[in-house]
Amino acid sequence: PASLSGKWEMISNVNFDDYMIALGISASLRKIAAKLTLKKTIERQEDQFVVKTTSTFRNYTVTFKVGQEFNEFTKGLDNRHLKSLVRWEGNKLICEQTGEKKNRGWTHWIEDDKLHLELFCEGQVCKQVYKNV
Ligand code: RET
Repeated sequence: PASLSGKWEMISNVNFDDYMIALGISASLRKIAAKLTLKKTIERQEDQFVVKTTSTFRNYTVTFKVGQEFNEFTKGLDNRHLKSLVRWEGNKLICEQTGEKKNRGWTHWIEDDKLHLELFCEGQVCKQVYKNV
């Protein structure tokens, strides 16, 4: 599907550990997180998105409207309060997360029927790919 909506399962995860280190996540949590096969459920209604990241260990849900800044609390990740803003750039859905950490955000896009996700923090880039399930 050319749409981000649907159910997705992670098939690759590059540099997740360095991304988590950049977030200041503890070694014990990083060890658990590194072993997870993450799933995403993305629900879209026009400009409104609900993105659920789920695993056997912990889940994280974020709800936003494209073009509308929102308060994000990264509960269960690094537990920070952010001002987040999502926009479209071509077929890429891009989020800037403003807060204590510089250069923080993510980009979602579809390529070859797969969901691609880049996670950024302070110069680190984690690249994840998900297949449609
Ligand atoms: C888990 C487990 C605990 C430790 C970490 C996690 C990372 C979650 C991430 C979620 C990203 C969500 C995005 C949503 C977009 O709308 C799996 C909760 C670090 C990185 C980009």
